[in-house]
Amino acid sequence: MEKYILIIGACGQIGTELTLTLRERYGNNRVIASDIREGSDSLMNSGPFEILDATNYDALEEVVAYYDITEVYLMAAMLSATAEKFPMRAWNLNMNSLFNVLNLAKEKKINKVFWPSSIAVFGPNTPKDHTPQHTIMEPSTVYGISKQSGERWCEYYFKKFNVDVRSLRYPGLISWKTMPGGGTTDYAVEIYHKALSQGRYTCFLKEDTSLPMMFMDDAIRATLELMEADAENIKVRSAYNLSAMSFDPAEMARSIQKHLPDFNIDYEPDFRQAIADSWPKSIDDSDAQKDWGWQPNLILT
Ligand code: AKB
Repeated sequence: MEKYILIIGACGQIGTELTLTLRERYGNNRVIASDIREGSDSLMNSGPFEILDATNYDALEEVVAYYDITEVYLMAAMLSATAEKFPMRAWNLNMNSLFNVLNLAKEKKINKVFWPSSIAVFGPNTPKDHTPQHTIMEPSTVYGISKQSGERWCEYYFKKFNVDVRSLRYPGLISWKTMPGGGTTDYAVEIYHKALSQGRYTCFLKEDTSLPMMFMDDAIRATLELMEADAENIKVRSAYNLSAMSFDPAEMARSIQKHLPDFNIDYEPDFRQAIADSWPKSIDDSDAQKDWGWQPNLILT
């Protein structure tokens, strides 16, 4: 059967690069981008685009039927920092969009689903270092609660209805094509832009706040490798731990100073510090390595 892919949330930080990579791999007209707003020129000009609110089941079903969609990547979400400001909006967006997509798969209108989870599923009682795949979770943020609930629902739909849903717990992602929005790890992207435009950056996290991070190329490769793996190798149907590196803002500043020696950083921690403090410092992704051969390529130098 031929593959037709729908990306929901295609204009966001991950969605943009995922769409462009999938278009290169499967052909522009087989990868339909959708979002509630238009995105970058490269995204808009390289293939089909639909304005779509993923919380609207009928609208989603119509797009899926129109393009004969076989796979959906649901990348739309409200991230950790914004979700603390708008808890109900975050819950409604993050959960209803997931239910809509899982229900389409349950009704056999699509064959396969990718849904991103996050290190935010972990909480203050989780072991901080080399956090295992299966451990205490107890997330303390709105976003983390929605991601943990989402994971439970994904596994439930797999076990109960045989829905082929696959997921990764992304760490903070560093990229340059599209800015992140509303996350706690966003500092690791903003810092590069401010270093170049102003030669300085005021960080909203403390200098020694170490968090799991990954470059976007690795995250996209992991996503495609997971989606292309044989179904029998996918043993975790909630979401896989995924890891590349961990660093804190001070280490990141030193890495930038190797290229821009005059770059300056100072620290004004805000409410996002508490979110970061509730998350792991490093992640054990040995299940992903064992089950579908995951290996990260790029680390911070
Ligand atoms: C965020 O900071 O909210 C996200 C995430 C780690 O899921 N980047």
